[in-house]
Amino acid sequence: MLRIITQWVEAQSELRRIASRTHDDMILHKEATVREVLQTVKRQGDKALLHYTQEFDHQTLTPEQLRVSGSELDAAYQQVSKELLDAIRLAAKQIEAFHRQRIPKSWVQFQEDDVVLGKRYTPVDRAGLYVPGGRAAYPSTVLMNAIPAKVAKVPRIVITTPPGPEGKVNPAVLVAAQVAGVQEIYRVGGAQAVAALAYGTETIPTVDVITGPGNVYVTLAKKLVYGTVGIDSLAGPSEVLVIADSGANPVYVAVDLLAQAEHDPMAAAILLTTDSALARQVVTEVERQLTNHPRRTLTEKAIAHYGLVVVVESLEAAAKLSNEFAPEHLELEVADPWAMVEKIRHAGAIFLGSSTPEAVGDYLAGPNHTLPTSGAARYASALGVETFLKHSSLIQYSPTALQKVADAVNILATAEGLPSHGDSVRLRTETSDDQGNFD
Ligand code: HSO
Ligand code: ZN
Repeated sequence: MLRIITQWVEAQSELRRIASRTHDDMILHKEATVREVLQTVKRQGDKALLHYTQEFDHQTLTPEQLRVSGSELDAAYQQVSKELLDAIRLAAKQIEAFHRQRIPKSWVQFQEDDVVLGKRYTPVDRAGLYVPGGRAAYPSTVLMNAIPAKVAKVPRIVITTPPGPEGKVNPAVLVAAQVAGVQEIYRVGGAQAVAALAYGTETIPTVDVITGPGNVYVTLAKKLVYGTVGIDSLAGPSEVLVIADSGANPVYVAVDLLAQAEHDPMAAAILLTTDSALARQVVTEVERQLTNHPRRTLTEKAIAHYGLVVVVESLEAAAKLSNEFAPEHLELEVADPWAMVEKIRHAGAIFLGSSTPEAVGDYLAGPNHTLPTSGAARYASALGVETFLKHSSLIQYSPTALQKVADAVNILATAEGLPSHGDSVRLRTETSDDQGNFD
């Protein structure tokens, strides 16, 4: 049952509780296990991968079976419907088009005295994408991770994903990978897959950056290997926060809350509304839509623990609470959503107006669905082409330009006690007369 609250202070503390729902569990109980998995894979390579795949995924594999074969990749196309293939292709096309617009450009700037400054963007050499198995084996997630890497022109992209029953990988995942242009797929999941991508094994190459969502073990593993490799972010369970005024349709609001809750028993679904009648209608409507919901048990858990309706005084108050929460997804079901956007400071993705359910963004609008969770939208953004790029600074000085800064560099170098720093400028700028000891 969705709870309605009307007290500001209670709303703030409830939202804080919801925002921090993953951390304690992650850090306290599982870190030792994950560290051991990482160390063992680092030391034993493939042997450890096979061992953990047996232990955690209950699948017995040979080293040769770690990589998904060409014939399995081909066969996957026969196992998905034509409609699904077409939908995957449409999504891929739109995601690619959106991400192409966001390729950061290298630049140089010519300044006085022939000084040239700039930035040059280059992709990482290798990227590793983690794709969860089981309930969360989403072809859309494959597209959202692989396409930005492709657009960034990463030369080698690999996917790891845990084996399901009979060692099989979800065919829709295999098809999405191929539509995105990725053929190198390894049948391994969990913290052991992250370890393999970070440290390399006989079969799996080391990569430079690991992206993609996963369960708490995967997320913790990514956190622990950060530094050895780059990562996209630490993805927690999904969240939606809906801001609705009295004109909002309670049926739409309810279904959008459930669309988030059905992801995970720890997903969060929050409504902030200025209308107490709408609040009650949404609560009733959520119950009604849950009656025959195929994922009812899981969804109800999410709604019971991390579902919340807050009646607020004004849209300004709603914006303030939303900014404190910094939601992954924010829906603005209000009369003038563009006016409301001005008030929003922190949100992973913002969905404007009543014809824009979050699901269009999850699948095919184009922007990435890998977004900051658990309040990370205060400082982080969606996964993108930049996740797979880094830039080198470019600096060129002319003799005249160097001459002009020589004294300042010398003074700084002396202050820092680094004489060769000063000399590196002095020896280039002093005339031979000044240098004295040149006969
Ligand atoms: N809402 C999820 C993404 C997703 N939804 C994948 C459906 N498939 C996290 O942003
Ligand atoms: Zn979703």
